[in-house]
Amino acid sequence: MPHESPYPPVKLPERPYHELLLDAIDQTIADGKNKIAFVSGDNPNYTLSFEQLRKDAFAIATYLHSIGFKKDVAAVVLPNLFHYASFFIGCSINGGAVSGASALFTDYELQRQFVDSRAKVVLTYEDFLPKVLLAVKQSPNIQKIIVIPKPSGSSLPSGVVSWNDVVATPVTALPQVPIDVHNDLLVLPYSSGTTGPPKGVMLSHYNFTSMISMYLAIDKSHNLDVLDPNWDCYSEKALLFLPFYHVYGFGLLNHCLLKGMTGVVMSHFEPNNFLTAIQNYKIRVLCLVPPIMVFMAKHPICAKYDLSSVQMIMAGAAPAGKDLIEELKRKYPNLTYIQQGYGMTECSMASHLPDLRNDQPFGSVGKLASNLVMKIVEPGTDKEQPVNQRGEICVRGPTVMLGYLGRPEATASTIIDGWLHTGDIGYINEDGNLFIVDRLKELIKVKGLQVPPAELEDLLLSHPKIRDCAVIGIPDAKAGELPKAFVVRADNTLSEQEVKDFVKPKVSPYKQLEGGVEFIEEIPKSAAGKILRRFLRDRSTAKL
Ligand code: 4UV
Repeated sequence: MPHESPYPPVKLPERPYHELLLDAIDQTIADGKNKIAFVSGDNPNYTLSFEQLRKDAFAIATYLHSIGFKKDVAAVVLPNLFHYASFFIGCSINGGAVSGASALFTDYELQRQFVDSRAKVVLTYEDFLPKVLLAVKQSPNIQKIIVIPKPSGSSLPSGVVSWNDVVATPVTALPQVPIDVHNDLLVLPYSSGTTGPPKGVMLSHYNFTSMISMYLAIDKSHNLDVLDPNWDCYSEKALLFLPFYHVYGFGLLNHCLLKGMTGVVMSHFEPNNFLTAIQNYKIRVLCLVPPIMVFMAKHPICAKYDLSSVQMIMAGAAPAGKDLIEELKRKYPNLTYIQQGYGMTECSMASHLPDLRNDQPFGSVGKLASNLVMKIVEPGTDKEQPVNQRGEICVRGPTVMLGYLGRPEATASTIIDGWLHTGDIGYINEDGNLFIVDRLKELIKVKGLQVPPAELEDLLLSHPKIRDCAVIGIPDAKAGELPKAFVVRADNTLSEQEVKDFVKPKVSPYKQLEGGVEFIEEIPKSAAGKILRRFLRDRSTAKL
């Protein structure tokens, strides 16, 4: 029998997500207790009020409507900046979806996402304009490029639109677009899923409103209230440095806005800014990925700051080991809770969240979130595993994506009879706590970010001196995993450095072959031609 969520069911709103969010923003403004939506973690003099955020969102909505943007996709190539929120609300009012891309992406990676997502509009920052322009050259759907200018006020090239002009659009009446909450997209993040290249994950309004409603309910009944029953969000600040283009960071941004908290927005993780923000804003709850936990446990610079305010760390996106958690507890005695959640882009954010009302055993990633159903099956079959026996985790419920954009086959092999096959191996105990033990899918996670092996393999195979190749993740104490390539040479003069240099300009820094390059006679494959990655992983481990 499939497992039901142990958390109480939540009533799921059938409303466009931006309406829910704007209601919450209106409420915060009306309460008048916290005026500041965002403060910059890079420069504390730079803030944005909730009122200004709402005003910008309405101006953006009006502008996008005026250029004919309807139920279309807008690509966003930004680090974490305040602008993300108002732009996303403005798109949503028009029935459009935002497809976030990393600001670290190369023009090669951007172009692929622009084309695949059929984005009509791009929003970027002046610094990234050269690579965005290169990518746009070969992306026929893009009609407008909106650019956030640098504060220094340099002039933008012709043919692009300045953010300042967009937010100055006069608002008379907002566009009235009927939204089908079950079928219209709200966001289109990219994920490789269990196999292949990055794919557009179609998340509807209903997917996301369901996710956020469950998240808020569990937060209230089981988590933040346990930490402090008098929790006052208006005086609390949240550190927002996990990338907004990824579901984890995007979820945290929305959680913060819905609660009326002030988000301390950091364009990227910078150790001094991160530690200064914790110290100055007396942050109590940190949502992290394991590599940042490693930094807090091991880096001597942390001792220079007063981090005694931190009472809870919530980790996710990759496994956090026992030694690491124990080291953190030793180092920070006020840290009462170090817990993990578990999620996936394809199920809108988190499917499992920790239950602090009941003791969360070490290593568990929490319990199934409200309104979801889960089964654990013997891989490749329908056979359900009993409690305490490992198998592939499958999840069903309102947060499961509509599918992969334009890829019915990949959708059909990932969602089978309504069940999302996660490609992760785990088991649950008698209390419903989930433990992740392995990954069936190809995905590599570097610092919690996705590195799809197929993407690097495609790239390597385009090199004339490479006959065949396979990329796997090898364990790394700091990053979690690093990509390593096994290469069959077509020409014996090919060196490791040559392979690395070939990859370097084409993909983001976190996708580089830092796990090394090993030359091999043949790539081990199954009779069906599938790469036997386990064999390569074992070979790599044996060499260590
Ligand atoms: O698709 P994705 O990049 O998505 C994520 C989402 C992680 C989140 C989000 C919100 C939370 O509150 C939270 O706790 C976690 O990472 O990658 C999905 C894959 O990442 C691995 C697993 O292989 C997923 O299929 N993964 C995610 N969380 C964990 C994990 C974890 N706690 N332990 C081990 N692996």
